[in-house]
Amino acid sequence: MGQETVFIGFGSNMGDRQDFCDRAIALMNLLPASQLTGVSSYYETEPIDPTSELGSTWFYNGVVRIETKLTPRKLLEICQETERSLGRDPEHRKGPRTMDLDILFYGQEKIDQPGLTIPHPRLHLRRFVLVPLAELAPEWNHPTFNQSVKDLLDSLDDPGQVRKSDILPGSSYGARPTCTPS
Ligand code: PH2
Ligand code: MG
Ligand code: MG
Repeated sequence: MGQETVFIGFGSNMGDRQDFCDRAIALMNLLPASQLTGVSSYYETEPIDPTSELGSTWFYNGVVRIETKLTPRKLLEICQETERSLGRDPEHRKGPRTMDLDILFYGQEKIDQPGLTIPHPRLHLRRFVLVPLAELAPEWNHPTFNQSVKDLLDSLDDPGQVRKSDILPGSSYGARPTCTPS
């Protein structure tokens, strides 16, 4: 199978949120048959909470870009395993979470299988996803709507607050800013 460009959103609103994000990125950097090619800034974001289970703690959110030969299904399994390894409570998936990893795009593919919908079905509705995504790939096409990330963001109606953080991804490990896509 060929190589695809993938975007994964990460979010934490429980415990040491910055450290969980740093750890998630470090683990994404170790994915087999893959290369981490971009990490957005961290954003502090107001919880968007239709189920009222999330609590009131703001999230740290961001997006990574990966070139991978892993299949979407394998990537999903690894994301779920990574969530578990970072302490995500499988019994209360909609509650406050140490780490949530969502596959946003897998190349230009459209996938609708049990437990796996790509593009992520709500990414176009969420400022906390589109803002970091636009930082990495403003011209990336959403294959369902045939609109760029930037255009989706420009026409977005989401009052959820999103504030760019000065904290550098990986800085709790003394890492240098991760590479950006060329
Ligand atoms: N994730 C959700 C629901 N609401 N709100 C923010 N700000 N950030 C998130 O990552 C988030 C959310 C479901 O996964
Ligand atoms: Mg999510
Ligand atoms: Mg999720």
